[in-house]
Amino acid sequence: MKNPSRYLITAALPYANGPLHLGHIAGAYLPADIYARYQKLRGKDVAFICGSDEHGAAITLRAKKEGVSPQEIVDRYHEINKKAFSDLGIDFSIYHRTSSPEHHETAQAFFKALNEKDAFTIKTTEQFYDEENKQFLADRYITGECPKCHHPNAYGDQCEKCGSTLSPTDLINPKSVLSGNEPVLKETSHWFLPMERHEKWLSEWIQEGTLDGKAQHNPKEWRNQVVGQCMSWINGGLQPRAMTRDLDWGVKVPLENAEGKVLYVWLDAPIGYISATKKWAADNNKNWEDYWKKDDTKLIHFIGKDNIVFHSIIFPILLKEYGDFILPDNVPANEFLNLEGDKFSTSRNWAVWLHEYLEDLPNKEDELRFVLASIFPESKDSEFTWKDYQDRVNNELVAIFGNFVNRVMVLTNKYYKGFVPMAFHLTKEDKAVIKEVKELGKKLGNSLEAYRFREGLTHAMNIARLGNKYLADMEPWKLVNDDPDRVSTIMKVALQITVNLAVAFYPFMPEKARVLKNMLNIKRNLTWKDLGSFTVLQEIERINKPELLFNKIEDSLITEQLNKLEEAKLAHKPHEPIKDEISFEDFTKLDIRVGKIIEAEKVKKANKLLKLTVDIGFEKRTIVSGIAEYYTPEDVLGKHVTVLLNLAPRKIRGVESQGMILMAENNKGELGFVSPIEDRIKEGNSIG
Ligand code: B3M
Ligand code: ZN
Repeated sequence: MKNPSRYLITAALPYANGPLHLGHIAGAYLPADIYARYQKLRGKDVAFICGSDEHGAAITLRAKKEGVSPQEIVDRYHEINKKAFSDLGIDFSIYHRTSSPEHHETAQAFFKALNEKDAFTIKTTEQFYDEENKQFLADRYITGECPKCHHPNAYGDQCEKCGSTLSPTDLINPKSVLSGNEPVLKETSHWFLPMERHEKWLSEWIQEGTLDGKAQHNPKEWRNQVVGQCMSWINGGLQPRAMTRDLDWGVKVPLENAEGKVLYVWLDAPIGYISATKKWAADNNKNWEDYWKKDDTKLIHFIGKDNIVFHSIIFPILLKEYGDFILPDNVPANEFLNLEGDKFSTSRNWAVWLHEYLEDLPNKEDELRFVLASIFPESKDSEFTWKDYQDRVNNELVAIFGNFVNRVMVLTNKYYKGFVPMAFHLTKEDKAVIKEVKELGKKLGNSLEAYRFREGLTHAMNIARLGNKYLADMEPWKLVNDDPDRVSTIMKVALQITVNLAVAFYPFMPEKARVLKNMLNIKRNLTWKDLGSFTVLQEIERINKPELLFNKIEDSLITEQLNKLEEAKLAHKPHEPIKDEISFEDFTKLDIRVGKIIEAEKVKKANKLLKLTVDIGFEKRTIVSGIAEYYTPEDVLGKHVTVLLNLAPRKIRGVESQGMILMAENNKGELGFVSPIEDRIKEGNSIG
């Protein structure tokens, strides 16, 4: 398929059970948006499809945790995520929802059609059941000990500690999330997709790019990790997979004898792409079938790596079984983005949330798009750090791109009052620069075609670098008086490069590209053909007043964001497990009294120890305390402290310690005295 007439671009439907973080954005949505914008700029017919995935245990568990209905959860996060996407400039043709009636209808019809084509087998198996709640338990509703790493809270489908894929019956001591009871096994029937029937054509299609001997896509364009993951599944032997569930939240199975059953969320969600396309087509006077069923449509699924098999194995099986549907041309799945040395984690709040970024750093959405695109985890996991964010904005956007554009604008205003100069006599050097810009534009296009967005961004940035170098080499400011013709040509070439930047960066930074286009006073829409062209200037008479495209990111902003993460880390720090229970009798054995530190000195050759003399009223005790890292002798002198008096004396570094000063740690691990706050019990009173 060399020259498709239309593009159907999908981005994974995010679960509407929480907000989006930068890992999601770098994984699927931004690459998809860059690609879609690029194809639209080329004048292609593009449907860019996304929406909320509103079914499955991800939603019902969240609802249960908050004590609200699943509908309330999905209504809330659908709006939050839709807005955050739009604020980031992710320009979906439609952002649909799988709880919509249109989707339920489409998904049911799809299931029914497959059922009539005998695409499923019905099997009775034993599944975990919560007797107290009278409910079968989805995999995520069962927790227990991981059989591999012995993590005590593994889920029925996966251990989040060691990453193993599990089945609920693998868990040691399984428990129902609903009641906390041990679930029992009970028989139930489900519709299974016999995936083993499809191994042969799938492996040909994935490895050779052919279907029934006909070429479909170029397998070399598929990423290694995608082919690798699929082939390891297929080579391990595909297993029948249940396509229905015993649940009350989801798309009802549209058959008799299927009371209480819904479609498996991974069956219904990808059909969400189809129902969204239908809705969009109906609203925009298009025919949805052109996008899903015509050979000259290119279908691309943008996803994160945890969704690979669903988009490259399971959904293709469903589409092929249904018949008439095209299969994806590519599934350019990204690896994971990490954050400041750790995995993104919703439960530990270790994340930069998109909606918070947009609030904390207003009007900096394109800076974020730029930084994320520079570090897309295209072939391996990559990492977002705030320092790197600051460096990339300051050293590339401000110092290279912004600086070049600003110089061109300022000089044009200074020399020509903003009018585009007339004289244009190109020298060899000018021609070489123009040629290089053209070549970079071509390379950029090739990179984007091949889903190599990082590489593409480097080419785009090199255009700005080239512009800077050109100005620095030509030094028009030295020629103003002696050779106005030459200056005019140089400025014209520089202005042309600026126009080219507005095109090259449009997919990556659409808002900045728009501002730049306005500064240049370009009235018409730019197209991809304008990249490398040096004629757009003929259409411009006079440029507008320049404004700064980018501002430096100050240290204080980075510190603020790092502090925010630090707080999240402290709030979720694993606490020391509480020690075994003791009896009241045990407690009364402790003789605790208040005393006053009257002497304090460091213990020689010991960094951690202070030797203290404590006056407890009727006698004085020598106590060696391991607090020297936190307190100097001066800090503690005169302090009222609580002392455990009847601790057996022990020799520490040659000094006999006759008791213990009571200290305790807070949640942040900071050590402090347990000391009386009321004056009336200061000296000589027992509090034990
Ligand atoms: N909601 C999983 C995820 O967000 C799932 C994607 C569905 S795409 C059809 O990772
Ligand atoms: Zn494990």
